[in-house]
Amino acid sequence: VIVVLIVISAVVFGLTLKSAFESTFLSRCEKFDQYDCKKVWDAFQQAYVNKDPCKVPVEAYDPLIAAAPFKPQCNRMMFWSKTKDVVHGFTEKRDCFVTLEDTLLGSVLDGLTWCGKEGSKDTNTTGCPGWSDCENNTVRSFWIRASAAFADVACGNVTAMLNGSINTPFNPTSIFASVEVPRFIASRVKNLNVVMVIQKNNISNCTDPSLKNLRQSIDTGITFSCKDVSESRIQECGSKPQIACRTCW
Ligand code: AVW
Repeated sequence: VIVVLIVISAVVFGLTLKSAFESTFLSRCEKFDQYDCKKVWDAFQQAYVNKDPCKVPVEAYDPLIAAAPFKPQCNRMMFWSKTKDVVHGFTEKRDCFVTLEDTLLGSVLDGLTWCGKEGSKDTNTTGCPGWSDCENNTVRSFWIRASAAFADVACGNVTAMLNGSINTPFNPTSIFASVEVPRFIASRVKNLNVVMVIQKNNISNCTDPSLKNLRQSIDTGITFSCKDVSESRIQECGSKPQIACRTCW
């Protein structure tokens, strides 16, 4: 009898025990009101569970996006490329802009690795393919799908922070260039304002030839501007709430 009870409780325990990954997902999700996090978790899981982690196409996340849609936040949407730390250092201190990582799906999955396995209903957090190991990998497909959905709702004045300390601030292979910019449409987006982050040893700025490509690739009717802004000015604006958002740079 005792053995049977142990087996039964072990099975029940095994079925109800949440993985650390699921707990992180749900606790991050619950910081957002208006969403049913259990539903979001189920929609998330169906994208990759029981699949080869290299065979998860971008579309596998369509039901997840439908379960937790992005809301347009006109004039406040911030995109970025190779400036993750400076952008989030700023957005976490001041409520001036919203990045993908400030939204429910972006914040829940930021910094996480996950994948499934054929024949298993588990979510693994180790042994998953790296970003460029295979085209349709579980994590990369999510970020492409989420970035596309976030760019689809962009409206009004859109801001993008690019990195003046690299050779090609607007890199055609980046998610910003290949997924987000092509989805900015003139009927929704008025201006694209680039903030070029300038550090002391910068090697490029707003005059960089790659920005000409950006100017040329945006939808006709969207106006373009670029401003060189020192990293210290961005940090200053982050730490001084008395500086109005629109006068940060
Ligand atoms: P990024 P994006 N290996 O700074 O324009 C592992 O290059 O592409 O900017 N992770 C990677 C790799 C890689 N080779 N490349 C990219 N990543 C991941 C979403 C990594 O997490 C927002 F809305 C890195 O921090 C931005 O506007 C992140 O992708 C836009 O896409 C960004 O790479 C930034 O994408």
